[in-house]
Amino acid sequence: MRNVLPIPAAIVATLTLAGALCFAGDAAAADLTVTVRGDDGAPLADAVVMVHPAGGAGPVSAIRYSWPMTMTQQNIAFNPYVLIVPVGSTVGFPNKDKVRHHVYSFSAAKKFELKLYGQQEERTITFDKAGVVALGCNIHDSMIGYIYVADTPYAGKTNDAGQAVIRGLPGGAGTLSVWHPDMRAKAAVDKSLNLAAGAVPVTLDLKPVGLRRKKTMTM
Ligand SMILES: [Cu+2]
Repeated sequence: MRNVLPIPAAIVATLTLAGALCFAGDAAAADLTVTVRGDDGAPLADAVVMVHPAGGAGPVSAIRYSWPMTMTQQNIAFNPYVLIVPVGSTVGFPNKDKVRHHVYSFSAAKKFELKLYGQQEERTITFDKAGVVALGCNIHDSMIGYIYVADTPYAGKTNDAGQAVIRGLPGGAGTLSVWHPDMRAKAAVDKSLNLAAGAVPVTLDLKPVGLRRKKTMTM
């Protein structure tokens, strides 16, 4: 098995949070747009963006996301590259290739192994601990994917424009956390937010690694 950790590179990503946060009353909810960029100014897709309100976010068991809890193997790749799931989720791992895959992870948040299984077969794994789970395939070294197990309902993934919108945030203070596979730091980078003001622009400097790793992957 190979080491899936990227090779460090002297690259610094800048995270810019630009959102119009308006709290007209206790019941007001805000949408937050987070834009993540690399130090070259290019938008960074597949960043995990989370907000933990200071007042709490309710029971973890109640968290539901709008996207499927599925990590597909297709064209000798994981799809999606990064999947965000709530703690306690059972994730499907369908194989849509004609070849067999052998999916595994050594990550502390979830060590597991799905021994060789073929086309149209599906296995499931339950992720009961928050954190990053790096995925690999024993057969295909080029296959790299990530499951981010999150413990807040306020989560999203940046698109090709480097943007994620977190909807329906309650008023008050909170913590913004951002994680990307190419960061130098393994854990998400946290940034305190004081949401008392109407608009809160925030800039974070991150220390990513292997910024071009995904771009150099072959399908
Ligand atoms: Cu494989």
